[in-house]
Amino acid sequence: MLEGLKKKIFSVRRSLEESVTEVSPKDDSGRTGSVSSQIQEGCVERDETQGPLDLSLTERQGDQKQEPSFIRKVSTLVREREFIVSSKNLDEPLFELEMSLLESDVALVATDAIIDHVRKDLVGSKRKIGRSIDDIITKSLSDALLSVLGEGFDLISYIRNHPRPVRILFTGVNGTGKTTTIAKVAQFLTKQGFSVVLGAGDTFRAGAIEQIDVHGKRLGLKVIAHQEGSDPSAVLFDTVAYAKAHGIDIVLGDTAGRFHNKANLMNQLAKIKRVIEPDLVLYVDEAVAGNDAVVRAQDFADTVGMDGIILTKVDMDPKGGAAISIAYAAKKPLFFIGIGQGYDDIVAFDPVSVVNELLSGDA
Ligand SMILES: Nc1nc2c(ncn2[C@@H]2O[C@H](COP(=O)(O)OP(=O)(O)O)[C@@H](O)[C@H]2O)c(=O)[nH]1
Ligand SMILES: [Mg+2]
Repeated sequence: MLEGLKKKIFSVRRSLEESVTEVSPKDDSGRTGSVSSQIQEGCVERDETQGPLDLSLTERQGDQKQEPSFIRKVSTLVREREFIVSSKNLDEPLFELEMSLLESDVALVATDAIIDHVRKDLVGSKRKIGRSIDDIITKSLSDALLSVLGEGFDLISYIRNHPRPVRILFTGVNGTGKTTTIAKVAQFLTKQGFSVVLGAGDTFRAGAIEQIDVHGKRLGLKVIAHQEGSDPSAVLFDTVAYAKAHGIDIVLGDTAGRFHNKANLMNQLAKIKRVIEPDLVLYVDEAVAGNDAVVRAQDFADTVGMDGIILTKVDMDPKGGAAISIAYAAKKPLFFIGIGQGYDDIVAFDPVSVVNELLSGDA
């Protein structure tokens, strides 16, 4: 999972490190060249109290009269060793990062956000040499990735603090893994001690009703179902009524993803929303669809509306781009990722561990 992207980011870390090393002094004794030549290259030792060093200082080295006194001033005032990275030095490694992200199916908006973040963070900023260059690069990449991944969503706390029954509706394109995901989430929540009832709201075909019924039997959960072709709102209304009558904590409602057009989908979801007033509408899509999944999620968020995303089949997606960019593009949190066909193959999405995984290993 995410191995391809991890390898690419590893290589970019090296390029970034080399580009930054080029412009930073090695150490006091090993420093080569005059201060003015270092200024020319874009790096200089200086004192924190001087305030931000504008790169325009590089122009001053042409002023023969001013240079010696400036060097003396810098030499005497220096307390902290710092370096400054010039935009020019970052162009190549950032281009490499951009290409790596795009090749990994990271959406353009998310790629741009990551590049901008790293550039703004590193260019022209004062950095203390005390930390290793790799630490600085890794921190910058980590912050950039986290800014795009968002914060995830703590469903357990949400449920704990919410009146019963908590109604969660699953929606999204057919075949992406909705029904399987409902079974996985049911198992996840049951393990946390919550009681769950399933609503067979995909009434489009008999097979869908049978499928959720089989999951329910395997997991020992009640499934509320009507006939094929019946009104999904009525099924889900009954599911909520069952939960209320039996003191069940959570209702997980399935829906059909097969519609002739978006207006049909919107009408049906609007009716379900009116009838059962879901607390959370979760959009399910598959990581293997790459950028298509991202575009669909964005579109769904903008038109139909949703509270969060579940991305399935992340185990089958060597690129990882959809997982990185879907929350950012749709401006909604990624709740879970599906990582296989078993009931336990679901993971609450944790941006920090994803970033740690992507940046693990020594550059
Ligand atoms: N490898 C893998 N397969 C999955 C995952 N989630 C669902 N699937 C498979 O995707 C297929 C379609 O799933 P289903 O739940 O019927 O999709 P639905 O039409 O959206 O309800 C099934 O074969 C599932 O086993 C996942 O996270 N990883
Ligand atoms: Mg289904």
